[in-house]
Amino acid sequence: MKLHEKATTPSAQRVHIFMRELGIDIDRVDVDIRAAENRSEAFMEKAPNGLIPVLELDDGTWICESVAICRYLDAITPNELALFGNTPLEQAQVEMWQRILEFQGVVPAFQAFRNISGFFSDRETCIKEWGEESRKRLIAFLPTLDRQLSQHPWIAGERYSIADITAWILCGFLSRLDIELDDTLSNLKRWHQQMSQRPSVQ
Ligand SMILES: N[C@@H](CCC(=O)N[C@@H](CS)C(=O)NCC(=O)O)C(=O)O
Repeated sequence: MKLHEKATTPSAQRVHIFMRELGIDIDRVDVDIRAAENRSEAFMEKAPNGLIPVLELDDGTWICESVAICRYLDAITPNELALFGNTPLEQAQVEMWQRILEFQGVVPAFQAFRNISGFFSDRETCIKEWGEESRKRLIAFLPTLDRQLSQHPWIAGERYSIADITAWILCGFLSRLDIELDDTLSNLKRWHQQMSQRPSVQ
């Protein structure tokens, strides 16, 4: 098995943290996303989203999307962590928070970063106003996380899960976008401090 990735990117880091939680590691292949290697015909033939990370299995199957990769790794690694939830209710709550985080947090964060910085202007039209609007939507979303964390220790409830890893990745965007975790977000700050102690995110 091999992970095609760019180690410094948020989506690759989501998989790295997940693997560290599981106590596993796999070979990695660096993809030059600056040079748009991920947009080449050969890459896109195997990875329909044209993005990293991608997990290549020994039989040649490629799995893209970081959460799909985590789900696969979780399923093939005997463990009791239940990072996707244990009971039917927990599983639904993890899925619910994952989707809330993705749609209301991670997507606006990516859009803000890409459109404001123009980082990928070689391959997409960057619209600064859309970047600024996405940044505002991300800021408006943070109190939702704070409220959840005022009632529960972890994002999806009482148990640490992949939703916490996703939220950690999301918080990684904040400084890049000049967004501060201020005192109105004290529960999010408490959670962030707690997360920063986990060996998997070091
Ligand atoms: N939803 C995807 C997002 C993947 C993604 O956006 N990857 C970025 C790096 S974090 C990428 O490949 N960017 C290169 C490009 O857009 O051409 C996942 O979770 O895997």
